[in-house]
Amino acid sequence: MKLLKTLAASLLATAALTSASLACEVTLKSSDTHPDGYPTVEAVKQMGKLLEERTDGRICVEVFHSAQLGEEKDTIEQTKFGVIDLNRVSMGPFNNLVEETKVVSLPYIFKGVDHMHTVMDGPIGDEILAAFEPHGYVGLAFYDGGSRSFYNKVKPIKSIEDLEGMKVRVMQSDIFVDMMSALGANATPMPYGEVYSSIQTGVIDGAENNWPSYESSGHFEVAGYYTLDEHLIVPEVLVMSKKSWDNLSPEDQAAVRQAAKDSVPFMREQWQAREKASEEKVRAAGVEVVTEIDKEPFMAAMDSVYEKHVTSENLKDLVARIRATD
Ligand code: GTR
Repeated sequence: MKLLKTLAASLLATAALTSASLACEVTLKSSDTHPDGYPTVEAVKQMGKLLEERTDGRICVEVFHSAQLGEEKDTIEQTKFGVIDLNRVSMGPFNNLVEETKVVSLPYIFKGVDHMHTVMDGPIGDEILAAFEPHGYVGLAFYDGGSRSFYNKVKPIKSIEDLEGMKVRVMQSDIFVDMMSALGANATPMPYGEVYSSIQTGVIDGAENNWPSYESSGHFEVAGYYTLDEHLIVPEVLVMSKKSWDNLSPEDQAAVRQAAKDSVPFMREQWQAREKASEEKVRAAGVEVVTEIDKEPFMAAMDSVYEKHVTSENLKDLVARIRATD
């Protein structure tokens, strides 16, 4: 009887799903590495809701969360080929593809999250969104990624000296590898999904991320020392495959762009709430948090990273303009 009920329920669910997707002429497949309920996942769902309403149900978005479609570097490639239509990723893994994304991935480039918002909401942000296009992507909107700090399972990091020789996972971008070397640590670039087990087995000592990722990934369970050095404020980006984009009429393209933009305030609200909730959760779990940290030596150590990566006139100009933005 129980089995029959389960069967009937799942048949009903399938029927509902089929009729819903029948109404959609186009279903845009969207990727996210984070679990359901995470602010980025909810923001893209919100975008889909707006888009569906505004196109009388013709265009829908289906979000594949929890890295169901793969790790960010791979999904970025698949998005280029149109296998994935929409992708919400950090700008870090885009660094080696779209030069302009390097600027916002530089350590301590932003004075804080408010400064990041001002820059990304203004002409510099528009310029960076436009820079995706020649590479096969359409930049739609920026989302929050908070600030990233170090965590590890060995000891509390209270100064740069404590990082000496530590094996720290970074996102797959040369900037972050050089950032770690400048701090005296050994950088290990690897996909996000491998970090938990790599800390557990000792392949790495720790990693770096914002409160919500540190919490939702469960990394706090295996790396219980978190230091608020806030070395990176890397915005996240929602891109669309240029191939999928070109299949839409100009009106529908405008609707996609607008729905993405309109999901940003929703995302920011979600983000702020989740940052607090995640911090509370990991503190309650007994994580040792170092809040009093002199950031000056960390900032000073970054000169070599800027020298190595900010080489073209384009990047030099962007860095100067970001610094000149209040
Ligand atoms: C998170 C970010 C993800 C991913 C992850 C990572 O903060 O939201 O897109 O880049 O960090 O460290 O790989």
